[in-house]
Order: sequence, then structure tokens, then C-alpha cells
Amino acid sequence: MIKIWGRRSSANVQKVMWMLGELGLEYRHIPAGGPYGIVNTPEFRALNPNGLVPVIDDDGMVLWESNAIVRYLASQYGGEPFWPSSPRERAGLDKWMDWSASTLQAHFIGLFVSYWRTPENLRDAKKIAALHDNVVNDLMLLGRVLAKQPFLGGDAFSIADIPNGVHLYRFYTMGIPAPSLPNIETYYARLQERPAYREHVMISYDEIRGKLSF
Ligand SMILES: N[C@@H](CCC(=O)N[C@@H](CS)C(=O)NCC(=O)O)C(=O)O
Repeated sequence: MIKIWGRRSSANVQKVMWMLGELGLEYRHIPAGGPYGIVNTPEFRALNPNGLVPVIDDDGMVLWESNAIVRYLASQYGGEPFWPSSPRERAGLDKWMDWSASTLQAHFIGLFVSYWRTPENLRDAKKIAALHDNVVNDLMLLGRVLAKQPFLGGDAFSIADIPNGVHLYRFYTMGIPAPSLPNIETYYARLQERPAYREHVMISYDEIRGKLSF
């Protein structure tokens, strides 16, 4: 059975949990990181020298980096449409995963850390507003794509939606008023129809509120 280490309040862990849920795979979850510790033990560092979550062990195949894990699970257990056999179609999904890592997630994590994870008396309102603008610009770009198709890969839900969609729950719930983004709102509602999204992404992240220490 696949083992996964990580705290459920981590967006990177949630990507993997969501993927496991979409594929209906059995897993054993080991809380790690943040208040659960473990990540600095020699045993954990032997799994991931970065001391970060998520990490999986699939029958001896140890893997870290959330997007790489999502790709591995899709290719090993998913088949179409999670892992299209056509390299061109697959590249079209991969592109959105890399865009998420380099652009949307990079901006969103900056915002999330500056707002949610920073104690209120230490927050920098100007910095938060600028970071929020970056995220809104990214979502406007996504919205233009989603005006023409229901999911980022096209007609079907795919691995392209996981690293991008995971951030929408927090974007809409952490307490910063969002501007009207009708195509994103429709997309977010579409993601909420998925049981695995509700189970693994739409959950409390209160344990990391005001916590900058990990
Ligand atoms: N690029 C890595 C980033 C992993 C990462 O930064 N994980 C954070 C949680 S989101 C972590 O382990 N922080 C330390 C902790 O929670 O103790 C990935 O996508 O997996």
C-alpha cells in the first residue's frame, strides 16, 4: 500500500491526497511536518533530504516533490485522461503543472505566507495587496482559458487541474475579498463537485494560522 507522509494542511500534500482520491487508491497516511514534526529525523531525511512533505513510498519507490508525485501516480495508475498516451496531449497538461509551480503557486504561496501564516500584528498590508494583485492576474489568465473549456486540459479533469485548483479553496476562504472572476468561480464550483476535492482540499488549515516557523 502507498505510504504518504505529510500534514493535511499543506497544499503540496493536498495535491497528492487529491490525486490518490481521484484514482481511488488505498494509502496509509503518516502525519509529518509542522506540528507533527518527524521531518528533521535522520529516518525522514533519508527519504527526503530536503526535510519537506509530501513524500510517498510506493512499494520501495520513494518520491518527493508534489508535482512529480502527481505525475508518477497518473502514469503508474491513471491511464487516460490523467496520463494521455499522446506525448502532445501530455505536454499540454504538463505545461499547466509547470506554470503552476513557476507562476500561480509561487505567487499564491507568497500571499498565503504574508497573510495567513504571518501573525496579524506583523502583516504588511501593502505587500499583501501587491501579492494579491499578482494572484488575481494569474487567475485572470486562467479564466480566459477556462472561458473556452471546462478544465485546464480541455473537456476532462486531469493532472493540469490539481496543482492549480488546489489553491482556489484558500484563495476564496482565507479572508481577503476576491474580485469578480466569473470563469474562475464557475471552475471552482466544478472542482467542488468532485468528492476527492471536498475530502482533501476543502479542509481546515487553521493549524498553520500565524505560524511562520515551519
Ligand atoms: N516543491 C516542494 C515543496 C514542499 C514544501 O515546501 N513543503 C512544505 C509544506 S507545503 C513543508 O514541508 N514545510 C515544512 C513543514 O511543514 O514542516 C513540493 O512541491 O513538494
